[in-house]
Amino acid sequence: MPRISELKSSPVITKLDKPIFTAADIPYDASLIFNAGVIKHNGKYVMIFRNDYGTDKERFENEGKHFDGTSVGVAVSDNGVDGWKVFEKPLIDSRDYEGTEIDRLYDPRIMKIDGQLYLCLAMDTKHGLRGVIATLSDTLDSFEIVSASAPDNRNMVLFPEKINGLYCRLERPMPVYSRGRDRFDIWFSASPDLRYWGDNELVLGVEAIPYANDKVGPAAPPIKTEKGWLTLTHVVDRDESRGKNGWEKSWKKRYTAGIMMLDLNDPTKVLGVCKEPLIAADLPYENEGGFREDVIFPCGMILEDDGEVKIYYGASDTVTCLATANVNDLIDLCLK
Ligand code: BMA
Repeated sequence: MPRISELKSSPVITKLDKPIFTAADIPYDASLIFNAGVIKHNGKYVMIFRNDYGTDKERFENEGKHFDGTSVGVAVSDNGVDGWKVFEKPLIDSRDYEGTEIDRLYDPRIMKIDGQLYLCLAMDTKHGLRGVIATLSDTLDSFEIVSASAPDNRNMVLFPEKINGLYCRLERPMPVYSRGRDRFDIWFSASPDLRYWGDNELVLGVEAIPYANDKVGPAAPPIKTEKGWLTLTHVVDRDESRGKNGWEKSWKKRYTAGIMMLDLNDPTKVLGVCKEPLIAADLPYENEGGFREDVIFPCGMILEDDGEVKIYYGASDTVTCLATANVNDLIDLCLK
């Protein structure tokens, strides 16, 4: 497999100089806080984050102590940057599913369509990995699953409005058998009711990204601009020569964030893809000491009235970070 050299973040990106959220901010059992969806709701910023808990670097490496479980938590802030108030209990905890078909739910994205909040989640089950869509209560403390895909599929995001009368989503199925190895792409499907899904179309194949050799998937829910749906992706390259890059004995993949533009009326149509990474792991807490180094995994993107775009991403599967950019710069990256 070709080796892909060092990757850097785009110059249009400004990163905060420290993570916005870490395990130390959580009032319950927490080890890794990452891959968080964020939305503006009732004048506040609502973050739904993933937390893998029950071990630490030393115990993992020396005692072989793995994680006890995964939870999904809620935090709220006035400005989307700091002052996050964390709900006392997680919204979802793998402990609650012990003895059932479900192992855990994780990697949350949050969306609002016609005033109703929704979550997209990955769900590990005893018979495969499923993509889940759920309603979330306005009070942010209860959820109900509306539909779950057949395995193996995950990384679903919903478009924030119906298009041509249908709910629309991006997703990343995992066709291992037919593609011979990891070679995963972004797909589209539509639904009249969020329950029955069809109109499946390939949106973007991994071969369209010069800095990928493994997979490309949806990241945050797309945002609407006058030029099209601005859509973040996660982009993965694999290098067999990589060894111990994190707590595990070996971690061979690298995750970066990419960006593309989809047609407003037909989101299966790609209007442009940026051929270089948007966000790469180039800060110490993104590529040193974390659970899996060199992982950038955005699940939230917010367009502010002044044109600032806030991008929330998990770094090294350990902390949650924020980067900003101007919306016009992001559009130019896709369409130039
Ligand atoms: C993917 C998902 C993400 C994770 C990434 C890197 O397969 O499990 O939650 O951030 O791997 O480990």
